[in-house]
Amino acid sequence: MAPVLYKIDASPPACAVRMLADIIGLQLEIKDVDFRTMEHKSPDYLKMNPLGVIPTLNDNGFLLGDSHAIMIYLLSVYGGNKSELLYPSDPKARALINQVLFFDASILFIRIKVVALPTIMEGLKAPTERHLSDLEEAYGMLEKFLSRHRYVAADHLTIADLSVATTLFAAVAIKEIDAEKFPLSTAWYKRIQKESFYKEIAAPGGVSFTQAMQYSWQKNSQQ
Ligand SMILES: N[C@@H](CCC(=O)N[C@@H](CS)C(=O)NCC(=O)O)C(=O)O
Repeated sequence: MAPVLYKIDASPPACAVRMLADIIGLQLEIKDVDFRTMEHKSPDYLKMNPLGVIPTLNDNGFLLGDSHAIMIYLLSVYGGNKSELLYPSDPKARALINQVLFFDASILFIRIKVVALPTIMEGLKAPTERHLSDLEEAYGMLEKFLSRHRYVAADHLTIADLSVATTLFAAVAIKEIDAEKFPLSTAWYKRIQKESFYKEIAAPGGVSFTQAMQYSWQKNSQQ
């Protein structure tokens, strides 16, 4: 049976996993989680993913959370000849990819999450100056990674690009990337946006995320 992925459209990490599945030609069974009713915090969901976050993978009873861990797992089991390019086995090449995956998980994504959840759940009216400067700082880090390679962790596409590009669709809904300050990031993001997997999966996710944020900022400002 096809592995099951629990997702919402607007989730950057869920989009990263879906793009990877598309690239390696893996059919996933998709299950939408009802974020508004907090299904991701329900006892049944928490049994699958103790963190209560999206996405979660269920591969015939094997349960896994965290998009980065899920992508690495899916590649190792189903990646075939695409694995070596997307997540090379060479220790140094792989370590550079891991470095950017951890940057995505621990810095870039967190800097959008501290704005997105309070906006959608807790009535935040707008990002603070600190939120914006923290994002700007993270864009500076990304720019430095891109000064070393053509893609974020190598001279070709890897899973790190999938993670960062999807997190970026959420980040730019909060703070645009200034093309003059961050020319390498701007050029790289444009290049990724031209890929069919991005157009089909991440672009609609980005629209949903942006709409949810703008709607919430407007509604919260009227209260
Ligand atoms: N590092 C995790 C982040 C997962 C995450 O925080 N997902 C968000 C949706 S995009 C979520 O479920 N947030 C709900 C919460 O944190 O309560 C990953 O890459 O999968």
